[in-house]
Amino acid sequence: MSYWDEKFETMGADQMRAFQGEKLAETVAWVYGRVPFYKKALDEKGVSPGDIRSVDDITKLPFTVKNDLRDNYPFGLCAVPMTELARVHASSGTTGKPITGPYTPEDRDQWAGCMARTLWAQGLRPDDIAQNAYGMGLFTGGLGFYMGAEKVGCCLVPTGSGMTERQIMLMQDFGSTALFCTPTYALTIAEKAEQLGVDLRKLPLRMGSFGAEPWTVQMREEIEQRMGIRAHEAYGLTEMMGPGVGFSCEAYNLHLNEDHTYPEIVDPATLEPLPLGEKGELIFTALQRRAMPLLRYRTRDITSLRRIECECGRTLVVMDKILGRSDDMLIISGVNVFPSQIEALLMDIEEMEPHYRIRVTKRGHLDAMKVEAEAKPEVYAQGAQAVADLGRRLAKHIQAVIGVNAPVEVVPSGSIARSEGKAKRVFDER
Ligand code: DLL
Repeated sequence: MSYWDEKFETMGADQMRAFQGEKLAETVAWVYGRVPFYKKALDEKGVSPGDIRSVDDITKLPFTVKNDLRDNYPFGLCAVPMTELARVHASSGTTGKPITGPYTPEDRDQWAGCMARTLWAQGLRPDDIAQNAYGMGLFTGGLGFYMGAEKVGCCLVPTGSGMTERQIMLMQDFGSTALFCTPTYALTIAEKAEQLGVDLRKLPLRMGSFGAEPWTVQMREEIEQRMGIRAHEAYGLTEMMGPGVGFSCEAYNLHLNEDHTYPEIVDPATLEPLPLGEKGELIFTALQRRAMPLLRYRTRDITSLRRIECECGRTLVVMDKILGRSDDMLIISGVNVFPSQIEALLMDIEEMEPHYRIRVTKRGHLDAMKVEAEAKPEVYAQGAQAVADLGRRLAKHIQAVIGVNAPVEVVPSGSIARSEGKAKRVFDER
């Protein structure tokens, strides 16, 4: 067993809580004195930094939401002047202004450490050749993985995302042993390689670290099988540091770096904390950051936390797979549906490909959902009837498992756009 940061990765529960409490108190004092937004929010709650004596006091603190970041764009929530920053990243943001992620030199170095922890746990070693196909730029994926791989000391090939044929050529020519990208881009690479007649399973490639979007266990297995690798997971968000917030270990449990980022699960409707094991909205508080540490930030990601005795020996809390973002949740005839649930059902059917999209329209007052998905090439060869039957089979499966009536159209092979980054699954036509 080997760890990057043994002390924190295997710390006992009491010691961890004491550490978190100390760091929480420091962080609250830091933002209270330096960020007018937090001074006001804490004053309004009647909480002063001295009231925070242990991590249990966290429930006294106000929440922070995405709109607070938008309202204070770009650096209104910063606790240091821009001249003290070492780096600024930003989320792509589908509408309006992006969310900014500023780092002091210390924030950046801690982030690099969290990424090294991630990649080490996933088996990356100094003799690896790592192809980094996350988007390089403002997106935290590219540079986050770059820093972690450099810290581990392997040979980094910073391809960035896109130019899939060239990715495959370089993978062959350089003998890449590790691949970093989104899971849907991994699938795009696998598919292109198959079309080019390149068997990725025969190449030295042996591990991947994928993340930045929800993906199911079925999708992981598909990638593992098609690439002949172990497909690991990275989790994170721009607001908290980027990737490096959580990582899957050799047992595929996703551990959170809770010495850096304190997690809570709350009921999204009441904001009341939920016990371990219950699904709700994930909330994070930055414990060690200085540029823009956020208190009780509502991620909108839906998941649950567990304390387990992981076979990897890490004591860091485990997070279940992200079901989806509350923004992506569809309410169809009163049933809450996440795209990831549709993905899991689709992949139960052997003849289907993991390429799909969900269209949502309004029928009267109700949301109507339609699934468009691709089948394996051999299905199309059997004619239109077989294609239509397959669609009906999947619709039945969806109805049986989640109780939602959603017609499924099996669309022509290759008609669903392939992803080079985060895949867009839901097309809202309401
Ligand atoms: O996606 C950071 C990242 C880069 C993580 C590379 C992992 C690998 P944002 O662009 O700010 O940051 O998007 C953050 O993406 O709140 C989740 O909804 C989603 N997300 C990230 N990782 C996962 C994952 C990066 N492993 C948002 N599973 C988060 C599910 C994920 N969703």
